[in-house]
Amino acid sequence: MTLPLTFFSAHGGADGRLGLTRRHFLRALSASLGLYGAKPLLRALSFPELLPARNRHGEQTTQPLFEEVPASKSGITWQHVNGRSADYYLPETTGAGCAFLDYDNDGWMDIYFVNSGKCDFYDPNPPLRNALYRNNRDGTFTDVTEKVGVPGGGYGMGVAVGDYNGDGYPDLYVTQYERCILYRNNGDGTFSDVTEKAGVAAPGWASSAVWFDYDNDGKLDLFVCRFGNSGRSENKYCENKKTGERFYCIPSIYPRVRSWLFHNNGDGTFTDVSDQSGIAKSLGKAWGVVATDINNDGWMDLFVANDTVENFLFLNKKNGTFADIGLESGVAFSQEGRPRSGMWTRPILTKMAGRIFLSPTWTTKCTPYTKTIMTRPSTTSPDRWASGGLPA
Ligand SMILES: [Ca+2]
Ligand SMILES: [Ca+2]
Ligand SMILES: [Ca+2]
Ligand SMILES: [Ca+2]
Repeated sequence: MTLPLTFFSAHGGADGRLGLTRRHFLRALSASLGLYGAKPLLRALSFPELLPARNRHGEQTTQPLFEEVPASKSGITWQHVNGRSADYYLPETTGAGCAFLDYDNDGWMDIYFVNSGKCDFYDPNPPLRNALYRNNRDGTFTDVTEKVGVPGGGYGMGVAVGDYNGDGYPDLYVTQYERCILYRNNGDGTFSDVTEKAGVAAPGWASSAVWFDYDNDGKLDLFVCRFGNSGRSENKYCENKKTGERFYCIPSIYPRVRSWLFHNNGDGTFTDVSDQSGIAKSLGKAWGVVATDINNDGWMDLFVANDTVENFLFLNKKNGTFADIGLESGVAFSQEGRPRSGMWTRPILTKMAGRIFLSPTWTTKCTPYTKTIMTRPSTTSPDRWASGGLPA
């Protein structure tokens, strides 16, 4: 089963350019924050085609903010394949991530797409691959995957972009089921797979990841979400007892697992500090993570959205360790005390001083919901928080 790819173009570029440069993207994002506030922004990011456009005075216009650009115009013909099988392996239920990045530093945003691929329960023929599209600066893109050397090669889940070696060129970390890939940007239009040397393969089922500098040494470290073990050997059989119809098992029947934290050694290698940092003590089923300084102390913290178990809020203790304060901060469970089905998350910073909105999104009974958790840092102690749910 293939999933069609939809690419949206924003109207109204100041210089008439089509496509998304980094400048346009950030400008559009900041404009959205300023004009619409956090609540409408969530809707805009989730369902952009439904959001009416507004002019610079905030007045609604009839022109939609986004329009779909067909593959015949954009040149983006790549399709995602989810690898659905009769054996109902859980990784098949997940779509894949993508990233906007300017890999060649020409000032124009390029796009990297992640696909499924060969693993212990899937062997597609012909083989599948990821895709990197270079922005041609005229509203079209060119697939440069093979030339650049970033095809992937496993059952892909997502991608995190960060300049881990500080050379000014963005690097790619591709999360996958079984084994992740670190692609180093060589700065000459090509990438190299340096996963083994770097020591960041993160075996297991990695869902997403974030680059961030947790020890403030100026080098990007890496947190990798791990969802669980549900490949060929661990796959379970779930069915409707009345009809006998098989379905994908609810993740709650699979055991919790630890995620990964890698420290950047500054020489192209990383050290697994999951245990010594305290991260590994929190067992979950992590789908999404954001790094943000929740208490404004200058040290990056982590919020991890888990599926069917409590969320984590890792407070940076400034000594290389983290403390999970999810429970006392009120973000671990729902207001009813139940674990959420966290799918992904993002931080939204508002003009309200000191407030950060963490927004895990989850599904219940196949109906999508978005909910915002508001946290207010205490002025007296970073360990004391107030929280409240704000339905979107
Ligand atoms: Ca570019
Ligand atoms: Ca780099
Ligand atoms: Ca660091
Ligand atoms: Ca902090």
